[in-house]
Amino acid sequence: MIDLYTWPAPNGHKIHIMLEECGLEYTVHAINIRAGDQFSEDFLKISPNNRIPAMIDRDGIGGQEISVFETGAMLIYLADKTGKFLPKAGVDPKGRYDVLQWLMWQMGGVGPMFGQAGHFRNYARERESDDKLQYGIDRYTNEAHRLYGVLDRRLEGRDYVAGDYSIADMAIWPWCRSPDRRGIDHAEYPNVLRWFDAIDARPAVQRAVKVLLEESERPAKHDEKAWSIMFGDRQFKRG
Ligand SMILES: N[C@@H](CCC(=O)N[C@@H](CS)C(=O)NCC(=O)O)C(=O)O
Repeated sequence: MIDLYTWPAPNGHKIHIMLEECGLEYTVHAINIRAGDQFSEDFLKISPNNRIPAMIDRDGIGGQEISVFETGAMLIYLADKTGKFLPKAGVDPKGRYDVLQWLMWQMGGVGPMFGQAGHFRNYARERESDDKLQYGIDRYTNEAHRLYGVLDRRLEGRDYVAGDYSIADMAIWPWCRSPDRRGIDHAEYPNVLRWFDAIDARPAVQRAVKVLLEESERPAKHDEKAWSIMFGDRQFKRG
């Protein structure tokens, strides 16, 4: 059994999708990131970077309990555990590293850049004027467009990012939801749109995006406490 510590945000959804696609049993533990649960002592023991998601596999590979944080590592772990959605090095090394390079592209590029584009275009505007924010808005929106261009070219003539449907698609897809929040119109990226819709239609993906959905209904703006937790003093307190 897997204990999953998560919240319905793009990084959480990557793992919800993989667990649902693999048909693995898992227990969901809500880590409400607006309420500050990511800083609790117990959570920090398995996720020292104070970010969701993280998991403990009670029946880990090799028969030992194992805990994993960072979604790239978690996806590779679950693929190795199940033998699904990532070719094995001994069977198809080229295919494996094709998937892994696109997974790393997501981890190092799409996640951080789309996250910042979303932050400057939405949350930061709750507090600051556009005069002050314009450089950040432009920089990260441009970077989001650049990455969409890379993805659109990659998907030309392909159904999935790297070979068959894989953990690379599962990592990228949740970050392509709500494109308007990052200043993106999917109509400009027809290959991405086709790929996005095909994955969106998968029953496992539909189940995955509903994980904790009801608990996470949130007001349009952060109140003082939620702001401090997510972007303010609490986030940067040392020790
Ligand atoms: N690189 C990390 C990123 C995880 C991450 O940023 N998670 C966000 C939610 S999508 C989070 O926990 N935010 C809480 C916070 O900012 O305090 C991963 O892939 O696991």
